[in-house]
Amino acid sequence: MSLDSRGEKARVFFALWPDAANAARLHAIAQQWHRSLGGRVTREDTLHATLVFIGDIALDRLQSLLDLAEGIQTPSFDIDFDAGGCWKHNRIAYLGMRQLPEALQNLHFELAARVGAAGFEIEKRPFSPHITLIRKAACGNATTENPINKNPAEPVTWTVRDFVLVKSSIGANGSRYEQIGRWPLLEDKPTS
Ligand code: 2AM
Repeated sequence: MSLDSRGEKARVFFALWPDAANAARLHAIAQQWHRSLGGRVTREDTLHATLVFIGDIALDRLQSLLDLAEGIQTPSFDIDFDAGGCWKHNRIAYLGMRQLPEALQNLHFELAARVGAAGFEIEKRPFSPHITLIRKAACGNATTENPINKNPAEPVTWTVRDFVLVKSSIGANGSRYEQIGRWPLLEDKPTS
């Protein structure tokens, strides 16, 4: 696993990453919403849900994040992104979930506890898993006619079998995300 040692700091976070088919479905929803919400649609290859946000850290501390993720014993679980929304305060249109699966909550808490125990400052805001579909969205245009408010939204469902550590950097074309670690969850059911 190679880590960039040229810069001094990196912005990092643990995340769930959709497979290609689900990324395509999410992107299609984003494009549909974009017609009424405008803004900037998230690139298909960067769609994700943040599990634990860490933020800017010194590069020499990356290894401890890679180490602490080893040995997480959460079983794989199904996830339903079934609730659209648009936050006016940061103009993010997102797909979230009406029900937080217990396994996802456990995975978040386990990871956050390890991150905190390793001496990193962790995000104090309540865990609110979501996939950002559009930034700079005109949330005021999300009327009842808009698919964003259909309840339930067309769910995007997948079996979470792993999680990743992502390093982000700002480039000319927006954020660039690099997966620097991937860890499998425990398989307790046959693959579908
Ligand atoms: P967002 O999509 O809602 O902005 C990379 O920036 C990832 O980390 C994104 O998923 C982003 O969420 C999330 N993120 C950025 N700052 C954060 C913070 N302070 N707390 C939690 N998540 C954050």
